[in-house]
Amino acid sequence: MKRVHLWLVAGLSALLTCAPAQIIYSFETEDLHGYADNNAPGFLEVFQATTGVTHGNYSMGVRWPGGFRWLLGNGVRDETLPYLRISRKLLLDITVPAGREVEWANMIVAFNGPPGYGWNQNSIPVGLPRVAGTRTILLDLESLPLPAPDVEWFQLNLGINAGSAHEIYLDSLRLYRPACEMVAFTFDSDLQGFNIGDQSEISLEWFNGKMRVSKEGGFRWLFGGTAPGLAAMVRRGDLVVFDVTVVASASQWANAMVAISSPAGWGQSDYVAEIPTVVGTTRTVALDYRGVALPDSDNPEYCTLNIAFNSQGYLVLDVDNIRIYRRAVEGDVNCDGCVNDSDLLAVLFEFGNTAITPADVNSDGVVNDSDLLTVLFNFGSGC
Ligand SMILES: [Ca+2]
Ligand SMILES: [Ca+2]
Ligand SMILES: [Ca+2]
Repeated sequence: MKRVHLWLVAGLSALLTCAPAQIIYSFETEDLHGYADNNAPGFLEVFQATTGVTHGNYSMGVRWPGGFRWLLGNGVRDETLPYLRISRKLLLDITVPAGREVEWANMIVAFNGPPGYGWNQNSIPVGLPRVAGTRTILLDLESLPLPAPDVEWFQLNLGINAGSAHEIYLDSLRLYRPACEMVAFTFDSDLQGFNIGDQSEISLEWFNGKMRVSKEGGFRWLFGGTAPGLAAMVRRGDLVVFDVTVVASASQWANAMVAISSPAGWGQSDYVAEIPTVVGTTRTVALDYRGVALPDSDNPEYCTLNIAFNSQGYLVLDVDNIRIYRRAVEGDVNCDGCVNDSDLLAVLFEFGNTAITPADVNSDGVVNDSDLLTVLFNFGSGC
């Protein structure tokens, strides 16, 4: 079974593009899912582009002079709602072109909820990339209720905000997949190496299977988190993901960044994630660390995860379940990092299925020959 008929598909490689599964919006159609229809030059420019393409042939470019802008979706229910009913955690690739840089930028999401709820929007913005490069952001919308499946229309609106003129390219709005998580820190019995060094105005304690961070305003690092296999995980992933709950707060805003330390150096992320500050709120936060120097082997002398928290004022957070989100391997249906028999079987078992499923590798709405060929063509990769 290992040596499947690769010769069958050798000539078809040109037809296959990189395809993270379960894509909601790829911005391949000219109307850009409605986002392009409601803007005026100078106020907001929305256009189809070939910069920052992570799926298909096009992305959606957005340029604005800074400040807050709404991008209003087309309201076609079946383009979005069935996906959100599977998961209200979404990933979105954002590219900032070379030469662009802003001090801060973020995004909120709003959609229409059940009758009586009106519009729902996430009160905690998600950080947008501020410097050149492609980064993936996580939109955690789990706190927002959904309307019934037969609601007439469903509009997914994106609110963008930046400190000055900004330009971003969006592609591959897709479902976040728990199957792609590699578990690193669960704080079952201790802090797994995390410490505050000789800093003041921050303290750290193990609290009921979580890591409790108490800090005054300002920027502070947590150093030295280590877990078995951490180097191997960070070499195969591109996001550090964790759950954060606000225990106490006198802060209007807070954010976080990560650094990975190994013989390759101290690699600090350029992406900054926004952290909730409202007491009782729990959110899943993702920090893209692409561009960071990573260990060059799975077993380096040392490899530690370091997290920095910045807040306006006093803040107490419980952090738990730090995992690394696996980078997509083309044809890897079950997201275990290796394209093998299991992926082939997943496609075969679901052959003909038109539901939203990871077996629809190319995200065209049906599991068929094309998906099978993608798996076959990539057979053995990542293993
Ligand atoms: Ca696309
Ligand atoms: Ca697999
Ligand atoms: Ca397909």
